[in-house]
Amino acid sequence: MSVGAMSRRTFNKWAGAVAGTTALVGAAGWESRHAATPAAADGLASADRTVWNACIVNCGSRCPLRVQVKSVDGEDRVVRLLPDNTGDDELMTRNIKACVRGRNMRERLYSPDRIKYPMKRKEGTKRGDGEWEQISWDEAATLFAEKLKGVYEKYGPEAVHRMYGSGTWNSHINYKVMWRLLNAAGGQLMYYGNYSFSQLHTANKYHYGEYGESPSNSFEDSIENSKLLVLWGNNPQETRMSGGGALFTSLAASRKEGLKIIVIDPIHSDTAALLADEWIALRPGSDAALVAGIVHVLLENDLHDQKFLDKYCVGFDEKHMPDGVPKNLSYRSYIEGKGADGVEKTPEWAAEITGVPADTIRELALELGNTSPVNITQGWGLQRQANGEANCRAVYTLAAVLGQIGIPGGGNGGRDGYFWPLSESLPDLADDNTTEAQISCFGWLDAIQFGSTMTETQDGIRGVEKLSTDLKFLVAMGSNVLQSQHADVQQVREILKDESKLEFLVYIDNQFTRSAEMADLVLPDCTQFERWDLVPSEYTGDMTYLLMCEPAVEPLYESMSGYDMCALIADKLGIKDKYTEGRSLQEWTEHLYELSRESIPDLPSFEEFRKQGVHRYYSPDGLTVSMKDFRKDPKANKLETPSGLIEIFSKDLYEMDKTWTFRNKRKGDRIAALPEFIDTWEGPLEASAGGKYPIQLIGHHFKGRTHSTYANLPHSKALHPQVLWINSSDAAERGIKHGDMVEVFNDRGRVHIPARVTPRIRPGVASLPQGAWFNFEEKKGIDTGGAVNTLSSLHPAPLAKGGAQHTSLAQIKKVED
Ligand SMILES: Nc1nc2c(c(=O)[nH]1)N[C@H]1C(S)=C(S)[C@@H](COP(=O)(O)OP(=O)(O)OC[C@H]3O[C@@H](n4cnc5c(=O)[nH]c(N)nc54)[C@H](O)[C@@H]3O)O[C@H]1N2
Ligand SMILES: Nc1nc2c(c(=O)[nH]1)N[C@H]1C(S)=C(S)[C@@H](COP(=O)(O)OP(=O)(O)OC[C@H]3O[C@@H](n4cnc5c(=O)[nH]c(N)nc54)[C@H](O)[C@@H]3O)O[C@H]1N2
Ligand code: SF4
Ligand SMILES: [Mo]
Repeated sequence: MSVGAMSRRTFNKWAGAVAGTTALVGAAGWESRHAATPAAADGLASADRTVWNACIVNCGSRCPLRVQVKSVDGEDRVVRLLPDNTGDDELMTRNIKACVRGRNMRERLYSPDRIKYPMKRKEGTKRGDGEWEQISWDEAATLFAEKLKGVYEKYGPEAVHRMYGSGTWNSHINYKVMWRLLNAAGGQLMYYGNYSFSQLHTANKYHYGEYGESPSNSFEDSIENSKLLVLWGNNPQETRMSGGGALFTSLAASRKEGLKIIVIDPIHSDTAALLADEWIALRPGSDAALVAGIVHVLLENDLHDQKFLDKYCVGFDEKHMPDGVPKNLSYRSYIEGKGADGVEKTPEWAAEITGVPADTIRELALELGNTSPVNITQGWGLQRQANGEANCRAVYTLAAVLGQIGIPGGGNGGRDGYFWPLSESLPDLADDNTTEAQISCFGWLDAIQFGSTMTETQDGIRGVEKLSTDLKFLVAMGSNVLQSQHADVQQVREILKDESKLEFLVYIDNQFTRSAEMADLVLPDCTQFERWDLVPSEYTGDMTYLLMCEPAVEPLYESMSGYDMCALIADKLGIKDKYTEGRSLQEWTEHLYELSRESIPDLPSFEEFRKQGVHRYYSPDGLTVSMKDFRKDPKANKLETPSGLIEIFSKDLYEMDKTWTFRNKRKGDRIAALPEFIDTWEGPLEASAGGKYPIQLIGHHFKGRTHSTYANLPHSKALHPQVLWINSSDAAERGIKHGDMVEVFNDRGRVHIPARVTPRIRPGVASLPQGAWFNFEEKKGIDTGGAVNTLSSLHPAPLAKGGAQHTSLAQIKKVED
């Protein structure tokens, strides 16, 4: 099912409108609609002062904001937000325009959901009952310190964990304050990976030799050098929305004459709509099958790059296998049907699994094989699947088969490349940590339930062979994972209620989220508009930058910066000097800034930077061409794999598959040495077999929110209401019309939400964009907030042990009034 190209001119007209003016109109409209409120009543002309601050949420971008402050009735108020006024419309000096979410930050600052003072769970109530007692900061810090000390004494540092939370990930200070405190206090159980790309993060180690991302060439390089750009489950128009980021660069790529863009995604995403010449709508979780079908055609037509595969890879064919493995385990054998399953991976075979017609697969393969250079970039949707490890490695493998790795205009199949910031963040005192133990970022719930039974070869524990204790003291800071962003929120709620397991739960945020409801102690952090920090850019391609973050107003209510609250707790623990090193938050900001000046060219003095707000800088190596040194000389620049080469077949994984076991094993739980298609639990084959739950439900990252952040704000909700994306044919089959209230359900939960009936998603797939706040009506057992994690599964991916939250089967029916 491929959709023919719209003319580039038609969608470029649209692209201009969306990239630039929608955000402006949204924000300006918001201001004028609020002309009557005291905050905006002074009109556009006056403000007492303007300071540089930023939107720091984890959206994969980062935007400067000029915050205008005026004294209203004797109190400083933020009366207006203005976007970046530096840079221009050129690719490498682009203006870093904030999107409509960031421009609505004032509503977040003054939200009635702000946590106003420290609170503890009321004596005599149970966790989750929702009854609170206001306490002083002194009492709160003492309580934190005493409980922490008690847990250290009874269970040791492996019982203490600061869980994953990305709310302030891109601040240089706030993000680190809690790691630093817990390391200084006695240590903590750490995590590896992240909710963003867990499967890719770990699979990468075995394929390219390092835990992490291994990004591809940048879009800027593609604009300069590529003939074809493939966005494989990659939606930068929605997931990189800053004017400084890939929204801009991918749009610029679409305007480049002679550069064709293909989008491979179950959804006709904003990227497909705005940039693509062709959209290929495959079934979620079927990517490795699509790659296999393509490679079959490439081999048939001798369009594979045998020289590249011979020199740079292990495991493509039988001649290039590691020692000591049986015959017919190479990727070529898998494609040709000589492997264990005996099935040839023809386009017809792939069509059955992917839902993409065999002829489309042939055309795509021939186009890929006959074009060079090609940059295949993958987003992270396809690895957030059951056995997503194999899916992402399959796309890497395609880049290798085409011989595109390490050359200008080509790419290695990872996400679009970037130059990573050089600025300095608060030291987290990791060397003081007294334990090496690590769980997967997704593994905290398991650690609460049965931590002391968790091992390396069953649960992916790293650093030690097994954990010594269950998890007892949990801190969630800048994290709405507990009751929004983890899977199966209702089951999580039940597990957290068991106070005999988790003994103490601290929640630190500036909004009273659903997760806050589950805490024993709730602490009000202030927002970035009320504190000092430094903000690096993120994923902004080949233009990187540093932003100033200066307080615009005093912390509201009794909120306090994360740094100051940790210093207070450190004092109660008797480690204040070690924690602060005698510096205030502002002094740390200046100190880290001075350190950053040592590596970033032309960074002005701190005082000058306060006026300037934004500093752009660039890689001395020019545009990002990933793995170019390896391509030039693979012997001198060996990868950190056992062979030093790209491992299409990994002997390490092959051995691990023999020894690893799986908790509550489900279909497809195995460690694949090859990037092959694996028929998994709730995967595309189970869906197309048409059982009780025939719809593949995903939750794509959505322009209205950054995960759950901004999701509680009335204007954000009005502009981007939560709806279920459902294909017109699936809707018709169920008698569902556009706007009807529908029930989305499976054995894990039920959601009531209006339907968006649309051809912009392939039949058999539905999407409930992730991040909406859970609104569970306990009596009816229904979530009316539309949180996709009401329905997603806790079952982790087999190797990385990360969340597979895009793998979920459901059924949909109309709600009768
Ligand atoms: N507006 C906005 N931007 C964001 C975020 C946000 O919440 N809102 N979150 C930020 C964060 S932290 C992250 S990690 C990134 C996430 O970035 P991604 O993980 O790349 O985002 P997703 O929307 O999950 O997936 C990207 C695309 O992959 C598609 N997809 C899903 N499953 C499959 C599959 O099996 N195969 C293929 N080929 N495609 C598939 C989806 O339909 C989607 O269009 O986004 C960042 N940017
Ligand atoms: N089903 C499904 N689930 C997913 C995903 C998916 O694709 N599908 N994506 C996953 C991904 S990629 C990610 S990264 C995670 C994200 O999950 P989280 O990291 O939990 O991200 P948010 O939901 O944005 O929550 C961030 C919290 O930080 C708070 N915060 C913001 N600013 C501050 C501050 O200054 N101080 C403090 N203390 N708190 C602050 C916000 O109010 C918010 O409550 O979700 C994951 N969950
Ligand atoms: S949400 Fe992201 S793109 Fe939007 S203003 Fe904030 S940092 Fe910029
Ligand atoms: Mo993420």
